[in-house]
Formats: sequence, structure tokens, C-alpha cells
Amino acid sequence: MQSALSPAGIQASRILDLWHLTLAVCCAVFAAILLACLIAMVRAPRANRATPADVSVVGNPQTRVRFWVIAATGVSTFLLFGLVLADVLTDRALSRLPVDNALRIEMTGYQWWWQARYSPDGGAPGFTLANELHVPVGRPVVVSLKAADVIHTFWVPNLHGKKDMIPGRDATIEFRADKAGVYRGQCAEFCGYEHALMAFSIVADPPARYEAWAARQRQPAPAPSDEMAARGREVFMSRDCARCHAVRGTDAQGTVGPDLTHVASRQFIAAGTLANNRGNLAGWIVDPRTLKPGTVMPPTRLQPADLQALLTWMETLE
Ligand code: HEC
Ligand SMILES: [Cu+2]
Repeated sequence: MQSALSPAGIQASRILDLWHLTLAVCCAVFAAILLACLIAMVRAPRANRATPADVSVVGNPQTRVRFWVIAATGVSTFLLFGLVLADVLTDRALSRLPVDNALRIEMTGYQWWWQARYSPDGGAPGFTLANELHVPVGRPVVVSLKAADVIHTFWVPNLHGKKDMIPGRDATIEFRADKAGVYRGQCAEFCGYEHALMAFSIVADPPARYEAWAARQRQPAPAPSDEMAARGREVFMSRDCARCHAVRGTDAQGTVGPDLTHVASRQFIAAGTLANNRGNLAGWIVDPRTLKPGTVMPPTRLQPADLQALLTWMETLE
């Protein structure tokens, strides 16, 4: 779900309140202006060939009109300042989310995917993943935002507004998910060819489920359980994959692409581009640039048996 109109957290609902207020004021002003136009049209004297236009008002001061113009200007100014005030108050409320005991995540935008590094939490070590974050319901989350190449924008409308990720300039965004669910996020700053295919999701889980998920993510990849998976791991290590990807628990330590230690636990691959299933994974590995033109990941030619083994191993990375 991706909608600013159905907030799942306190930040987004404050923004929605401001939006409702702005909408109501603007609609009322718009209706008042239409009404004034209508009255003016109905009351305007009609001219035709027999009755020439009445231009006697030109050059005469119109005190009654002057009153209405001043009153309308006053009301507009008052309403505009009211909206500014509401804006400032909302902004202040947004910055006052209590963040003691917050979950801390560092998120980096790459062309065109997201890396998330979870900080050590309550004595447990941190971990790294891509594109699909889980957070516990009811606990504040502080995300520090970075960009690896160009400007990206972090935006999960169900949870908060937008925040730019500017290379070399650190920023943070704080939110709290108050309702369990899956919230879609999207890069909101045009960042090149595949800007439109740079999505991610935030899964808000009840705390116990979140802890179980986090405990799994902290684990290194399991040792291959059978011959086929072992061969698949061999293919991964011997082809270029390990140069760009990390799989904890193996020799693969690349940092150019997403951490794949638990790639099979994700719903999507390639930043929301494809559902994560065996067929899409195969297509992606063999020819990523047809599916996502411009992506850094190169195509890889594999013997069918090697490809099947690689897929089998990757499916064990849950
Ligand atoms: C030159 C670096 C590079 C090489 C080599 C490379 N990849 Fe990638 N890979 C990437 C990048 C960058 C992405 C992110 C692409 C995107 O989403 O736009 C990616 C994405 C992926 C994904 C999707 C991950 C996710 O969670 O979205 C998988 C799976 C993957 N690569 C597997 C492989 C395999 C298997 C190989 C070897 C056959 C390989 N890659 C070789 C750079 C590389
Ligand atoms: Cu982007």
C-alpha cells in the first residue's frame, strides 16, 4: 500500500491533518470566489444597441467596492497566515517524536536500489540488507539517510513525508509505524534512467515477529544442504557475483550490489521491479539489463545446469 491518505503512523497522520485543513480552507476560498463572480455576473447591467454601456463609474471612487476589496484582502491574509501557523506547528510536532529506544537504520540510496544497515540493537549485532525493511510496530525508528551517487529521496507516504538523500550531506528521518502492514516506499527525486524502478517496502510487524525476523537476518547464510546447493554456491563464487555481492558466512564480500545473505526472504528483487520467484530470479541473473535497462549488474552466461544449481542455492538464502 502506498498512500498519504491512509496514515499508519503518527507522523503521517499529522501531515494528513494539515492536508485536510489546507484542503478545507482552499475549497472554502475557491467557493467564495466563484460565488462572488456569480453575483457580479448576475448584477452586471446588460448593454445592447439601444442602451449603450454605462461607463459613469469610471473615474468615480467606489467606496462600497473598496470596502469589499479591503475586507477580502484582509480575510485572505488572515487565512494564509493561519495556514503558515498550522504548517509551523505541524513541523514542530513532527520533530518532537520521542526517539528514546529507537531502532536505528542507515539507509543508502544507490542507482537504483536501497541498502539498509541495521545498527546493533540491545546487545545484538547489526546486519545489512536491501530494499525490504522490517520495523516493529509502536517503536520509533530513526533512519539516517545517505546517497552513494546522486540525489535520491526517501518517501514512504503511509509513514512520513519526503526527505532528500544528498551525497555528502547526512540527514535523518524519524517515524513510528502504529499499524502492522506493508508500506511501499519510492524514490521521489529523479535520479536517472531507472528512477521509476527504485521502490522499497517497509514491513511493520508486531514486536515479537519483528524480533524473530531480525534474529534470522543476523544469521549468516546456512551451509549448502545438498550437492546441488553446494554446486550453486560454487558457481556464485567462481563467476563474478562475489565481486559485487556479499553473502555473510561465505567468501563473498562485494559491496557494489545488494547483500544477498537473505535474498530469498524478500518479496521482490531489484528494488520492487520483479516478484521474487525462481523464474524471475533466473531471468534477472542471466539478463538484468533487459528487465531493468541501465542497471549496473551485468548479464551472465551460465550453462543451464549451473544456473539451476545457482538458483537452488539462492533459494536457501532465507
Ligand atoms: C558489477 C557488479 C555485479 C555483478 C558482477 C553481479 N551483480 Fe547482482 N546486482 C548488482 C547490483 C548493482 C544490483 C542492484 C540492481 C538494481 O536493483 O537496480 C544487483 C542485484 C542483484 C539481485 C537482486 C537483489 C535484490 O534483493 O534486489 C540478485 C539476486 C543478484 N544481483 C544476483 C547476482 C548473481 C547471482 C550474480 C552472478 C551471476 C550477480 N548478481 C552479479 C551488481 C552486480
Ligand atoms: Cu533514486
